[in-house]
Amino acid sequence: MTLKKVDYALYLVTDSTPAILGDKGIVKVVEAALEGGVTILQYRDKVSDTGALISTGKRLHAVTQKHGVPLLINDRIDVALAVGCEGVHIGQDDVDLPTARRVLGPDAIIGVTASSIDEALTACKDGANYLGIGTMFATPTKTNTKDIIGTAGTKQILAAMSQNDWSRTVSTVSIGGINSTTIQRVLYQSAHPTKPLDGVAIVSAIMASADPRSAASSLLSLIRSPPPFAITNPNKATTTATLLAQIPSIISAVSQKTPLSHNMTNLVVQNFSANVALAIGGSPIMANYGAEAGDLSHLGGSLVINMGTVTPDGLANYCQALKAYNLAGGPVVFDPVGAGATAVRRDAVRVLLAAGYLDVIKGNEGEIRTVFGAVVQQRGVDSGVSSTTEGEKARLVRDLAVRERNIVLMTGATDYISDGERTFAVENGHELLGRITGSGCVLGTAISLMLAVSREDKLLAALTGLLHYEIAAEIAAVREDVRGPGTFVPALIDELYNIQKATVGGDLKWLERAK
Ligand code: 3NM
Ligand code: MG
Repeated sequence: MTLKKVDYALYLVTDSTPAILGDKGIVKVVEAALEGGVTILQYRDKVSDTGALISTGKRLHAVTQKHGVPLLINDRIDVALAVGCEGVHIGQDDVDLPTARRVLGPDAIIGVTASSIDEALTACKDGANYLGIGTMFATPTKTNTKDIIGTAGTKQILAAMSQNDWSRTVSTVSIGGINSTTIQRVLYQSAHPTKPLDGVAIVSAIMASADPRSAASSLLSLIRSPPPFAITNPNKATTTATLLAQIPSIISAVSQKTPLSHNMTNLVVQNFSANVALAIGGSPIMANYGAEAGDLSHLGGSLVINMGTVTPDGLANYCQALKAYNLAGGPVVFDPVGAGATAVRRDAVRVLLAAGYLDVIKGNEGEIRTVFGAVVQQRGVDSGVSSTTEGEKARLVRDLAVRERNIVLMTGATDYISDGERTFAVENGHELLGRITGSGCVLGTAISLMLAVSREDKLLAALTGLLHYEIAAEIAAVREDVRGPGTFVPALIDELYNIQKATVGGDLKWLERAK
């Protein structure tokens, strides 16, 4: 059979265990999945005897040939030879790649599992056609995996492949826990600018489905369409002046559209957050029950996840809501409050980073450092993690934004904000913000409203929320009636409101204070 250029987009890996295949026939399931659009198949069967492997392999090969799709066998070169199929997939503990190549010849497709940069580069040098990079997310389908590397670890491997000139000769798929809710984020967040993933490998999301054909076809259409959170403006402003010039229109849009800010926030700041949302023209809802997020995510607003008083139930609720907003396409602001303080919070950060796409991560220096350190860092501890100088803070914020492919805002005397390409330092704000509770938390709410009306340039939206808030604080702090933190709080709410009113009325004097 002559094959077209191998298309790795939707790579189905079979499983014959009752937990996944149930009592369905493997050939029937595969046939349906191929009709749904699977582009390459791996027969992975850890239980059957050699004779059964060969006979099932032959039946599968007949089906894949009909569809012009390659069939690979997991682990077993002998079975691949007996079946006469297109290749094998080998793990790190299986036959070595040079041996497999010698036996199967130069035209065979040989893929190798890689969990680290070393494993990946070795397989590339040894002539792998593609790498199965994983484990993306923890998965019940294979529990003896080595490392959960997430999108961050995957991107590091892709970057190393690119730097070593393997971009065009060796293909890549990601594997582990990929399904319809994670697939777009995996492709989007893992992508290195010069080496995106070529596809995703999937077991249970197709093999365990009652309708493998439609499971495959909807996965394929998710692969082929950009995720809702990927909306980007090709003409993003790059200078301070051009960014500032767009801020009034965003503030005005909030007052016109009164977007929803759905806050899953801590007990301390709920009232304050709601008042801030109202003052800048938004519509707040405090809803910590994840089951409500399905409905709320369709109202055109955004979600704030603030883990200031996290509990096990709370974390499950955050994850449920995060998935709902990702699915509906609504923006999400994550505030990892006290992230480094306890093991529970560090773990919650890890869980949330794996659970969905976070458009904006906002926190103080310690929190941002913790978020940066919360996932596998393949090249050891990055310099950013021990940041002390201003330059290092800016670099940490940028590196995290690159890794997560989102917006990162680190608040402090100087704030740093980055989308990975543009990084700005902001000097606004007032010392009194550090003397009241929840001043950082409510900033998350302010930013969520700007994002709800302006997602074309998320950095601009976050910057708008930041400047609106910090300049309101500056104006409030020097008011005659403000004599300390207590009187500062209502004055801050007043000035948030006054800036919104002034901006809608065309008075932009306040914005001249931006620095
Ligand atoms: N290999 P599901 S994870 C076969 O990390 C396999 O190398 C993995 O199954 C690796 O799509 C995995 O059901 C199972 O999560 C993936
Ligand atoms: Mg193996």
